[in-house]
Amino acid sequence: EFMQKVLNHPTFQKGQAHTTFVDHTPELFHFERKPSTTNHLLKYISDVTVNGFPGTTHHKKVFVPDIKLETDFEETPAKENAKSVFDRNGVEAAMNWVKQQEKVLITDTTMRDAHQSLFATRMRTKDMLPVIENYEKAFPNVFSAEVWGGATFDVAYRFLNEDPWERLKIMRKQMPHTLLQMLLRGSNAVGYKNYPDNVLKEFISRSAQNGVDVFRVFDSLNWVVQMEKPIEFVRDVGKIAEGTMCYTGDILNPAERKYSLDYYRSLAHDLVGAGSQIIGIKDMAGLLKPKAAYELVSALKADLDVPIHLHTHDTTGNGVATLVEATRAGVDVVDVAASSLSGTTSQPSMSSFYYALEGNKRQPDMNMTNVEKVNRYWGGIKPFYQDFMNGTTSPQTDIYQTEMPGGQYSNLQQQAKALGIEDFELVKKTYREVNELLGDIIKVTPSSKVVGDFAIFMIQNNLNSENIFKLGKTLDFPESVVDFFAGDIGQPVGGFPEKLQKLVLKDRKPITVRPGSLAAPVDFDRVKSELAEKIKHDPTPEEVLSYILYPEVFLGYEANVERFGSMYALDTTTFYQGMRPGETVHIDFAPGRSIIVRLDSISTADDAGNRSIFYSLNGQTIQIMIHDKS
Ligand code: 3PY
Ligand code: ZN
Repeated sequence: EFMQKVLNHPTFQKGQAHTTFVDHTPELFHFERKPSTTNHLLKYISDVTVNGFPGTTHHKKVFVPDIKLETDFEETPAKENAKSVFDRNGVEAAMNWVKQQEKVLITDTTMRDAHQSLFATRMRTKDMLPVIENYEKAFPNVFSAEVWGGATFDVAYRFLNEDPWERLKIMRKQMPHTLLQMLLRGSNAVGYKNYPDNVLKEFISRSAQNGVDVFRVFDSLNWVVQMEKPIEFVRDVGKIAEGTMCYTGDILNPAERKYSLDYYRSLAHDLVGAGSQIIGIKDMAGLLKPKAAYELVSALKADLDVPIHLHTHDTTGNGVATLVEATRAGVDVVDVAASSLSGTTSQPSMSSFYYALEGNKRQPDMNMTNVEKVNRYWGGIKPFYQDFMNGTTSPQTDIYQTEMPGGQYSNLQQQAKALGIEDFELVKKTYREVNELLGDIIKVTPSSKVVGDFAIFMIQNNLNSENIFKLGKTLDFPESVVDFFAGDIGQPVGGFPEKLQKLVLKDRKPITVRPGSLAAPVDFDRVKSELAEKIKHDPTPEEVLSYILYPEVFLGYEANVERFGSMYALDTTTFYQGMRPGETVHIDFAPGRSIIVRLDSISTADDAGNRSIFYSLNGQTIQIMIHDKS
């Protein structure tokens, strides 16, 4: 009878957000360390319902219809692809195969950079699962799928209650015939600071073991010295090292002081010298204009023997044009995202790019019927993440001046908002001013964070490029800014602006060598026992690494796992927004083990600030007490 009531309940009939988790994903449950119980999840739901999710405001819950990926993909014959050549004959053969392709190859970034750049990296593995399972049927001939690294590692632990290593393992298992690619921030790995060499080596080796084939290695200041070791470690484990140059400035501008065509030519040459097997151009802010792309790719194709892989963002609206020009110039691989998660701060649209090359013999090999199915799926889950959207719905041509990376655009907005700064135009203007003060640096994680933190600090302290030298004497600058001037993330092109460096560092002496050359190696055994003590179980080598990279974030995640168990059973809307009285949700614990819960009422807070939340489950009432933090 209860079931009947539930099924007739208007909320349920409207269709609660409910992906096709149960039907598709028994594999997932092998990866979970601590499966959740009903009590765990009701505690979690109660907490989010009463206290909200960080970065979201309490609003009317958005109901989204049942999202299913259509899986009747058209058969596309399995062909030789970069992964099959790589697995059979290794890196060199795979790179030769890439260069021999007439058609331009693509990397799909939807599951990494696209959501990092559109909604602050908040996409949950659960929402990727239907695609992951069908990816190779839909996209049999891609160069790679960028699915890991960048901000996804930290955000998984910090905000999603997820273990990023689990995500990688699932991807590897479900996509055995696709090169999996990650973004590695050079000597900063997937963090914001420099790590000792043995940590980098171990991190790269574990990433490779768990499934990464292509490592896009960049340095936030384009300092090759910082990329040499990571490239070497990638090569040591037999994976593909994509040494990458971050594109900034404008090679078409005759007044360009630092970042000229010659600068990039010589940088690419040095990266090949450092062992890069493919060269990445990482246009993180979308500054590479179409003609510039043509000139840059033509020059690199003429100079080098290795394939060229172009990454851009569509922030200015010129992304597809840039990719087309690069294709005309002979680029080997380009990054695109499924069109429903493309555009603006994300990558250019995969399908738009495909049609833009109609009639061109380099048009990529894609089955558009399949692509559109996947596209519709991503479009369906997009509203789950509306709380984290950065608000850019149209091209931002002022980015040519602001030079803010797509991945930072949404994050900095969240960061500023959390500090009460709502005027993002002011943040952008100050960001540009800070870049000038720093002597025009390359801005990408973590150097972009330096500029972002500095800009927010300027706003909070009413500073500008004139008064800073007077007022700054007594101010403590943000940690990231101090570390930057101390040389902790490396040396910027053309050196530091000395006057500002003195002002920020005060008595601290900067270093000019590779920071890793000074860092003492980490004693993994010691850290392992320290961690075992803290989390009360024997950590895996991956967990030890996570703890080294993000100690507090990792321990916070562990505490959440203890408290709430795994979050996989919850749909995304409930995960982010909790429930409202009268509402019913499905919780899918495991295949064939699903429950339906109704939230009946929420009491007022008692003297200690606690509220009771009453749920109905199979005709039983369950009461959960939760502290209201407001
Ligand atoms: C990252 O490092 O996360 C980036 O995406 C930089 O563009
Ligand atoms: Zn990017």
